Amino acid sequence: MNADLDPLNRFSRTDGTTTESEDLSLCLLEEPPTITGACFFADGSCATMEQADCEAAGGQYVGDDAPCDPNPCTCCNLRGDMDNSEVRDVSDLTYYVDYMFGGGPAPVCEEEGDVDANTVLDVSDLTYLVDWLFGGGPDPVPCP
Ligand SMILES: [Ca+2]
Ligand SMILES: [Ca+2]
Repeated sequence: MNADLDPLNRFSRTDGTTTESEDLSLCLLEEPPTITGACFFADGSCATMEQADCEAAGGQYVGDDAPCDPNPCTCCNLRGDMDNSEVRDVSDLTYYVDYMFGGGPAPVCEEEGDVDANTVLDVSDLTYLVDWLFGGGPDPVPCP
């Protein structure tokens, strides 16, 4: 084929050396790349899919190439870990007491402060934590 007549070859140099024209024609023939990301659903599940598919399925698209794990939508790792130290101990209790009654800072991750997972931070989370720490009560509810 005469390069001068090839519409895809308009970047050809007149000296006949290879140019980016070949790459260009390849691009025009290829499907656009599929971009996927983490898609979260109201039930807490996550799937990696295209944004349009995610939205069509009623999910919340986090972003291109966003991973499902770790979950970027939640900081929750360990409910009851008020100070986000990765362990639950009496210091979390004092942290929460200080928050509830002493004007102290809120739990670092609000979901982790919600020990009983009822979506409210209140004194019931405190009693749950006390019961777990000292009374042989049930474990804090696992994070979603
Ligand atoms: Ca802690
Ligand atoms: Ca709660």
